[in-house]
Amino acid sequence: DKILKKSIDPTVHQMLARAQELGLETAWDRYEAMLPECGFGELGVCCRNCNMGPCRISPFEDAGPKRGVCGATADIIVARNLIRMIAAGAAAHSDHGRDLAHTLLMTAEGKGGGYEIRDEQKLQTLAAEYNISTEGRSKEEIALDLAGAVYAEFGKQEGPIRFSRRAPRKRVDLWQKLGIDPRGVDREIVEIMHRTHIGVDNDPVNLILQGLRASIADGWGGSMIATEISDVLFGTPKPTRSLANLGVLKADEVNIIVHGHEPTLSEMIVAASRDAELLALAAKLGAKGINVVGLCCTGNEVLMRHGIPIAGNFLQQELAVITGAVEAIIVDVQCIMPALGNLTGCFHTKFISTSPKAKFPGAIHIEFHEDQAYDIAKEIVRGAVENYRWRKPGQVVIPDEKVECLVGFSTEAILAALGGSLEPLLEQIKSGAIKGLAGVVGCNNPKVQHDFGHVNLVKELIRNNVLVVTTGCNAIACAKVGLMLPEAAAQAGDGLKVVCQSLGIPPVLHMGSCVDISRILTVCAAVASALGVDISDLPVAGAAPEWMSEKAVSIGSYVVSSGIFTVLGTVPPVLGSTAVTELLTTGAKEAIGATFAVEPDPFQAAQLMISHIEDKRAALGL
Ligand code: BF8
Repeated sequence: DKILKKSIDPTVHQMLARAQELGLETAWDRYEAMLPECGFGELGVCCRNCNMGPCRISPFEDAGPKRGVCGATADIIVARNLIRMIAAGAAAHSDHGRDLAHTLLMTAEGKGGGYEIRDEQKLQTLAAEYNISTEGRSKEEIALDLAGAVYAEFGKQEGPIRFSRRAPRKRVDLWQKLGIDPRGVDREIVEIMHRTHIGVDNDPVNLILQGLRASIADGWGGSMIATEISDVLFGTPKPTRSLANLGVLKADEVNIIVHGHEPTLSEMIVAASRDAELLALAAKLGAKGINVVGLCCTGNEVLMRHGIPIAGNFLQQELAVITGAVEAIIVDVQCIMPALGNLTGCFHTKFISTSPKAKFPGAIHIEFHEDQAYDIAKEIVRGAVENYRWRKPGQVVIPDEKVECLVGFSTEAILAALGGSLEPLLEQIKSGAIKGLAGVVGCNNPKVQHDFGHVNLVKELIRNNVLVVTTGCNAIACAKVGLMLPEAAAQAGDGLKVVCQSLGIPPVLHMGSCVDISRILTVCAAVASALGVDISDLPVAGAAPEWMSEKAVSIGSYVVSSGIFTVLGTVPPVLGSTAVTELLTTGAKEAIGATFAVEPDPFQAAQLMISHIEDKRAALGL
């Protein structure tokens, strides 16, 4: 019963029972051991920004300190802490984008150890956006200039970043008016760190505005660069069928999990797993093949582009190892639990770290370098194959569940499904068959029942004729329950059902990894510009029902800054300041045309989003 409350996913129930049987701990156990979590931290009123502290502000009206040693109030401390979260999240996404720019550069220079430019069409489009000439030039020449141009965006000291101009004119004007039209993301992040240093910016509103500015540089900069350059290098996703959940692991094959975020690594592991020599080695060791599966957002990347099955979302990473069927879990950066070191030590599983930026206790470090990408990937896969002989078949427990899904809905793929233009979608929105669009995204969090918020929020939205686009761990949750099949249209309201059936698409469209939320921005911007309105005028809403990472804080901030009302399912650490809480949940409306709401109940959250969408429809005269 206790286990049932932890997740709605039967594979989680089965594997948590297995963990108990083996005496192994998971994130859920560590979460319980942590309770009660620190109240000061939860409220955001703990400050460690200098060594006169740590200070914490008492939440009680008549007792305890109301100011830190420097005199900072709860409002200042909460605002500073929040924007430092944005800085970290924006840094993570954008450094991922930078790595992709680096890979493009190496590839253009002929030094990419196995990479090539797969989407020339997108290369041409981006080149045009950057005013790079393409006439009579090779794709490598164009890519060289493009890599230089996007590289320069990160450190841009003055003036706007290019992709931010994809936003409708009205939005850009608003950003300029508020002084939050961002420069390069590196500069905005540094400025957050500067302003939150002891004795610099002590105005909560001014601090939050800088947080928004950095987040916009992430969403319309670092993340968008990550998405676009990934498409150039690895191909823009197209509708592809695959499978989701732990049942994608195979009892008779070498199982390799790619986990983390950057497709530079996962793409090469997938390629190496098809190497004839390694397949022969696997056969020699008695395995029927090499089965690469994904976890988290790098899993989404190879799912979207190659139909590589996805084993699960964030909270399933330990459970995948506990199956005893994994020869190697290969990681790069972000959302990788350091707990994997101890855990893999209890099995034959090799835990392989590859990024110089991310080392883990108990991991074998095999550093990945783009110039020898294929060769290194091949050696990593070889190690995994050789490890098959140490698998203990008696210890293997693989859940049966694996569910079919149709994924790969990049902006381009959505346009193609619509017959080449957004017009049919706009018509359906105008007619009311589709009430509006919701972006539901984000992580898992053991504070709430795993996948419960994700799945129920999405189901409630489609039942009310709201088309859902999704990324990240929400997308994986939806795939696991069959919401990403065209047949799921049966669960949609009458209007949406007919639209999905006539187009042959699911009512929940997988748009990719977390950096691909930039695809959602691009779609919203295109729709708003087509209608001659701002994004904040559209019948659109966002949600992150089970978010936990700092990246999610940056995402929520740029989504709201782009004019999209956003509902959070877990509470951000801001409640210690009434001023900041009010600014984010009400004050932002006037300033930026959108707000945050916090609603842990997914059914209530859906109602908030639907009534927002209805208000926007009414205002547009629909
Ligand atoms: O990159 S993998 S837990 S942070 S949602 Fe959240 Fe999932 Fe992480 Fe976004 Ni993607």
